[in-house]
Amino acid sequence: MPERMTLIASAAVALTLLICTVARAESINAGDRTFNASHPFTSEAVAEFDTPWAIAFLPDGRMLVTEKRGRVFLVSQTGGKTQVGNVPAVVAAGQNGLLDIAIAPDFAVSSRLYFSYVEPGDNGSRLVLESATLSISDASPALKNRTIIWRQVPAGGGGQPGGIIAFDRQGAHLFLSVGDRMQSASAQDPDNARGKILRLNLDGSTPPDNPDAAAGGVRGQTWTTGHRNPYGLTFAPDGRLWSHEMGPRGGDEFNLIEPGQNYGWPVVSNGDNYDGSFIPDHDTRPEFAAPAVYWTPVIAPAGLAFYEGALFAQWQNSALIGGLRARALVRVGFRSDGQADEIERWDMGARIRDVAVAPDGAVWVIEDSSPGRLLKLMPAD
Ligand SMILES: [Ca+2]
Repeated sequence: MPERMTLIASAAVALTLLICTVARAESINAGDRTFNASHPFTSEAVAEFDTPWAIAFLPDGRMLVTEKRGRVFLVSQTGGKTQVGNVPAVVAAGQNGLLDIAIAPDFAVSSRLYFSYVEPGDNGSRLVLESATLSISDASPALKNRTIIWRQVPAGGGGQPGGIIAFDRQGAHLFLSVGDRMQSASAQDPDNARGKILRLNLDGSTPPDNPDAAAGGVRGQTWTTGHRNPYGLTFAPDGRLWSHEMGPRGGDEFNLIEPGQNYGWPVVSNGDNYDGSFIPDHDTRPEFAAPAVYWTPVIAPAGLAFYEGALFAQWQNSALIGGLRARALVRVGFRSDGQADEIERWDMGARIRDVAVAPDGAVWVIEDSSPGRLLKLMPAD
């Protein structure tokens, strides 16, 4: 029976190789990392806002900044603020309110932008995604041609709305993170938008090549399942989509987002519930996609931007992440074998809500407070 033995041995080797290959994708806990001793950047406070939530750069270097309570400002590089008119009423309570804002891939010709917010409703509030054009030709900038292109189905839920908007690098599709709104079980319900990352056409319709497009409804729109509260979603320069999400007590995650995958919430988490009750860790259920990096204790990640600018050469292709709980700016990079890891963490002395890279390569962040400052980070000498 030597042939059979050889076959069995070969199969065992192949199986071992397969297991090693699968296991090679590590989950690294970066929760206990400490602040860097020094900052490689200077920080200049340029303007102040009432609980700012998101920054979006226009091609000319001006910014749109949202405030959670429902205002949008057009902001110059030197901090000049002009309120943008015709912004809808929002439910502003707890984590809900006016959320993300993003300019369309063809903004230079269309003046189109997208923004997310929580709208009031008789059957409970809903996360919505709206498109509009930005009129800035006169002294009173305003939103025009407003159209709600997506509404949370079903309505209802508490905080943890998600609401982050991203575009693929071809500018063909829009991605939207939807938090679980503190209804954790719904993150695993395929007919409930909560706890999903969606992929839509730019007009809100469903792309026919989504994983379950033919099913229609929420199932058709769904790109990935099983998220808790993603406040970061963006494409890396290499075209891969990354997201981060807040865990409960422990277990914040940095995830590679791949179509059709289930990221496990609330079945698994590397954290536990706030009341201390146990949640099985990711490694107990390999059918769920595990985070590349997780944080226990938490940093409470908010805002995500990949750096491709010229000013901070050492940050090329890194992810910059704000920390609410950590009161930090965190840089996640990639080792030579591709494994993501937290590389640096800087003490910002305030809860950091969003991070954005300006056309000239400067990094801008906003503080989650009222007043919350808009800070411009430039390389230190
Ligand atoms: Ca997870």
